[in-house]
Parts: sequence; structure tokens; C-alpha cells
Amino acid sequence: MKLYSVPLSPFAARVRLSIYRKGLDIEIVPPPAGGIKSDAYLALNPTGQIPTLVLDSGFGLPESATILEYLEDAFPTPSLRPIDPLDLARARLFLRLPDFHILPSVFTLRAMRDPAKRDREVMKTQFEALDRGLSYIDRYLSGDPWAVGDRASIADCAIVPVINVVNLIVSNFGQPDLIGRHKKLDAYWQAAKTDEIHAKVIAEQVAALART
Ligand SMILES: N[C@@H](CCC(=O)N[C@@H](CS)C(=O)NCC(=O)O)C(=O)O
Repeated sequence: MKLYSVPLSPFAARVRLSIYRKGLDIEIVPPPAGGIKSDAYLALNPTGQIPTLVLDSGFGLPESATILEYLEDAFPTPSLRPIDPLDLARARLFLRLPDFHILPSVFTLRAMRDPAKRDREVMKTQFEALDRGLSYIDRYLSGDPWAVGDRASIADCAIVPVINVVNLIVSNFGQPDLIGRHKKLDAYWQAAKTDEIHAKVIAEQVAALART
């Protein structure tokens, strides 16, 4: 199996976290020559997005949340899927809430990383939206050190790379810290970033941003 991934992408990073945490023998590779809109890549993943998990059969599986669930089913141990139904529902919320309420603002702001392309009104609206999205995450966190329950889960895979990219955007725009405004989220992040596997993915994202 192999995973098409780029280091900074929070969608790809959540799958890498699962692969590292579960110790899976999955090759992590950059997009093929020609990129993610090439015919070769589109044949694997018609959305033309990163990540794609390519199974040994050659089947290309898109969508990070679906890939995480597939890895849980295909490689059940160690499990990153909470057992209690409500814990599992909360873990899945941590996949959906960032996708709808945080990452769209991250991508809008990232498109304005060149100071010459910045629009103050758009920036204000998007940083407010980010703060609101983070408050949703804060609300459903267990506390620290894990997002749901008392062990690592797909919830941590989902939110650690997201919190990291929010911090990177905030610092890139010279804005005040957003994570520290949310008590449970701040405590979670302080603990989560000291975990060795989280730290590996955080460092991959930071290094990728430094190269762009
Ligand atoms: N819903 C998808 C989103 C994937 C996504 O948007 N990936 C970005 C990288 S961060 C991408 O490939 N962007 C290029 C594009 O959309 O053309 C998932 O969860 O995998």
C-alpha cells in the first residue's frame, strides 16, 4: 500500500498520524510526476486531491476521513477507534468540524500569504471564523492529553494537524494566539504536542511551510 501525501496538508497529515501511531507498513510518497491533476493521478482519485491511499490491488481510496476509517477496519490493532458510541461520535465530530468550520478559513487566509494580496476585511472575517471553529473543538474535547477518552484515537489524528496549521497561519499573519483563548483546547494542545508521534507530524508540517 502507499499513501500519496504532501507534508503540510492537514488532510494528509491526519492519515500519516494514523499510519505512524498504528505502525503500518505503508509507503508515504509525494504526488506522481505530473501532479495531482495528471491523468495518472485522476485515474486513482477523480477529485484530484491529496491524500489518496492506494491499496495493493491498485484501488485508489480518496478522502482522509474515509481513509482513517478504512485503516481502522483493515488494521484493527492498535485501535484508534473509540468503543463507546458517544465517544466514537465525538471523534467523528473532530473530523467534520475542522473540515466545515476551520479549514475553509485556513485556505482562504493561506491564499493571502503574500502581504500584497491581503484584504483587511476578509482577514478580519476569516480570523473570527477560525476562532469560532476552534470554540466548537474546545466544546467537545475531553480535556488533556487525548481528544476523546483516555487514549490516542482518530480524533487526535484529525485535530493535531489542524491546530498546528492554525498556529502557523496566525504566526504568518502576525496575529495574536488563537488557541490560548480556548481553555480546554489550550490544555489539550500543550499536552498533545509533547507526544512523540504528534511532534513528528507537527515538525513535518513546520518544515514544509518553511520550504514554501
Ligand atoms: N475532503 C478531502 C480534502 C482534501 C484536500 O482538499 N486536499 C488539498 C491539500 S490540503 C488538495 O489536494 N488541494 C488541491 C485541490 O483541491 O486542487 C479530504 O479530506 O481528503
